[in-house]
Amino acid sequence: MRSNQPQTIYLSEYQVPAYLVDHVDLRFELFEEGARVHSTLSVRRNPDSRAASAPLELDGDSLRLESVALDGAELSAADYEDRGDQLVIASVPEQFELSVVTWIEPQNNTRLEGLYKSSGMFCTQCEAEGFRCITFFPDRPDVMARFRTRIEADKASYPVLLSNGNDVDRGELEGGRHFVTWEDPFPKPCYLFALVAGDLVEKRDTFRTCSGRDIDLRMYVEPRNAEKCDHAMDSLKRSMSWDEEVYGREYDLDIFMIVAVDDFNMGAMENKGLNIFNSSCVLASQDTATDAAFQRIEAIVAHEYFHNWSGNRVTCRDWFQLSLKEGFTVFRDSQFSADMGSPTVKRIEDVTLLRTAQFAEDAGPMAHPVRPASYMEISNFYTLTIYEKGAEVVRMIHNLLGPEMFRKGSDLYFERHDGQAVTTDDFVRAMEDASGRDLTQFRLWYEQAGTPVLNVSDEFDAEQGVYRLNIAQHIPDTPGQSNKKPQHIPFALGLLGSRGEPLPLKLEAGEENAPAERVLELTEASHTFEFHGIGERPVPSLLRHFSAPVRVNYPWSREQLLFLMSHDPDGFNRWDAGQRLAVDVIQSLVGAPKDAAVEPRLVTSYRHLICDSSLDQALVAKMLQLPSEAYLIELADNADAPAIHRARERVLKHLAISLRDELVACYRRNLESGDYEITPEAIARRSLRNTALAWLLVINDEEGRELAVRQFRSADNMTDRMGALRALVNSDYEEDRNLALEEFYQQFREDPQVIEQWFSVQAASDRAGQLPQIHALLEHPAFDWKNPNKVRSVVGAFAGQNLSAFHNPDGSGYDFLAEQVCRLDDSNPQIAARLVTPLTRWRKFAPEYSEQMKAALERIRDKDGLSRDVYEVVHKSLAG
Ligand code: B3K
Ligand code: ZN
Repeated sequence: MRSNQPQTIYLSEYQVPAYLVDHVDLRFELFEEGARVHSTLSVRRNPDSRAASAPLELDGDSLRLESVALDGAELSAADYEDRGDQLVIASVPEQFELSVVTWIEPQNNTRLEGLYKSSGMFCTQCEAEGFRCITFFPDRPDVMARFRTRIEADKASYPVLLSNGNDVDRGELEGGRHFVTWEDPFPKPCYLFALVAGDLVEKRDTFRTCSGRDIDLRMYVEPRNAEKCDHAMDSLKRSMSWDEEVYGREYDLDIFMIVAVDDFNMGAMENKGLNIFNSSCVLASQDTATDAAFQRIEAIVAHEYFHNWSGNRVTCRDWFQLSLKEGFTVFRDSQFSADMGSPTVKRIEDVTLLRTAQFAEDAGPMAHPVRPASYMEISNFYTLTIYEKGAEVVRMIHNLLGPEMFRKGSDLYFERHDGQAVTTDDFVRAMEDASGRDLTQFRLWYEQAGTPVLNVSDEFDAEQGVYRLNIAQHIPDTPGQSNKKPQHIPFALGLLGSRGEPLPLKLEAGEENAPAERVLELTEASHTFEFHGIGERPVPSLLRHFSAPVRVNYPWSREQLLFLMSHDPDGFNRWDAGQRLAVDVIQSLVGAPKDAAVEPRLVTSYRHLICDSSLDQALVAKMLQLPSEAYLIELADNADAPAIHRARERVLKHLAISLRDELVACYRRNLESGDYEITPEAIARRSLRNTALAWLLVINDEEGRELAVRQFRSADNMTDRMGALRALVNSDYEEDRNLALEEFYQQFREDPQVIEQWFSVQAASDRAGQLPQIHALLEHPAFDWKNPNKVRSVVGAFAGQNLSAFHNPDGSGYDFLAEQVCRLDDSNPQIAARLVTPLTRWRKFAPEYSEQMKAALERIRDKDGLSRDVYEVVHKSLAG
């Protein structure tokens, strides 16, 4: 059993491994009642370790040890110590072979770490520390070994047997069993080990690499999903050629495999040559997946594929370095998605996630640097900070160096560290060495937690024709860190004249050919920049393209925001101005009297967006989305979620009533003609018509209702079907809502990925997702506590998206979440710890909410046998 007495692990205590493993020979005997794992390790003392006569310590978790042999001689119980979480052999030679046999029970593994069963197939998840649930091993990423894996199983039930690398042998065994042996020529840490055994269909394709090698591409899915592989396969091929073109990275094995698994704790896993995916992140068809799902799948397939270089060939020295592979790989996949679609829209999506969720994390009790200094449970550190902020940090390096130097830097990094386990500092050093830039101060982005705040003020000196911009930076305190040093912040900006013209940015009087956009580098606590030759007070367009993950405070007037919305040459900032305006309008209505007026200019500007079809429609589709409740809460102090919800609804209804005819016209204008396509234009059309529908139903518009029902029935794709369903579910047309939900269920009841969407559209809705209805969903025959996707689609969607219901002033939403977290803590602590997140934000809310949230956290804290995962999150949230 794993210990529930959590210990804190510190980066400062890192030591190189005392022993290295050169080779691992594994034999799995898979049975219905368990699995026997035979492991033979070729071990030698690490010449770099100073611990000369250290005992050999191997990690283990939930293993039944059957035997241990050293260089072929069976050890007796006196020769080793089985501590449960470690196997310790006090004295070993310089170099030796260790053979260990363990028995495990994949069929009872509900944590979904190590080897487990999902829908009748065996599969693995080893990152971060799951390999120790399979056999005893130095389970740390800086121990890299070559693996040879033989899998034996019943042939009829498990015709497909997969592991990393190339299949080098296969054959029949007695009793209807068979075996396949796999060999992976690349040394890898054990977290990249994978095994799959099941009755799966194989989809094949090929890819010719830049050096002319033909790679066998294979997808393995359950037979019912055979028709849902094309999009992932195409995405894979696009990723492979993109990585060759943009990063010069060629695939290295002869086979690349993807497997879809229904029960999976996260999205996907980059195991060497054998990526394993959550079914919902890889399977798609026009009929079952929304546009958002198609895009997510493309991004995740790319992400896992890109890990082959950024993560697998060059891996992390220790788990504090997680962002080395995750931040860099998210940056890579986001560049890829930008290249495949609309770069501005992709940037808007990334920034929305960052500002809504990562900023909240960075301001909360679990705030940690991109390279944390300590953790209790590493699974809790697969965070938005490590992933998204880590990607922003790499993006800033890219912007500071420019694309060419950045490429030189990444080439140097891959070349210098191929086959090694390294640190974020090694990454930055490669960038420095290739470019000649000094990134000393920049490294603080990896060390200091918290979102920097930039307070910007300005003055215009009409006489001198000088515009002065003062920018002061400040980094808020976070748990364990205060008095932070100023960071190196690239700050892109432009200035607009009164007709919307971009002004040349002359940092010195008389400067010729000054650019209209500059990236200022902030390094001090405060700077003043002077722009010369300015004839009238300009409108500043600040932090263009979101050039750094910071908050910018500048007192834009509503007039100025409207101006930027239509004139800023930077599409991202046009969108951002619209968001700032909408935020301002909604905030001014929180708690205001019912008859308080809604800013009429907001209506005018939205009318312009809806009606002017010469605008970039993909951008318009984004600009029409009002800021989410979660973002509004993130921006608030003493948040009152139901009041924020009501204010946002008021604005939405006011817009919909005022623009009713324009919305109907927009809907009709954007009706599909021709075949279903997944291009940015087609996606924008669907998004616009579904937004129009949603708005019309918010005001109970009869024509809107008819359009929604018709669209729901006649849709030839899931985006439209789901768009209509969501609009009906969020409307007051209760009968239509129930009818649509029932029809939808009957049509898709055999498809778990669609049923997950069906659950979450209800759980996230303030109409269909009040607590009694949530309880009913949990009782539904399609709900399954063992399936993380189902848990996320009901419990996660309720607490994370249905904010007015979750923050019911009577505290029932909090009690509910606490109860579900306690229930899941026993079976799947990783998922339980994730679900706690909304409660950890308790300090953000007004006292009538925060006290009850805190009480709910305390109830979780007091649960018997709390897992290390939940313990860490709850204790850190309550501390201080
Ligand atoms: N590296 C995995 C995440 C593993 C999470 C372990 N708890 C997927 C990814 O980021 O690509
Ligand atoms: Zn990743």
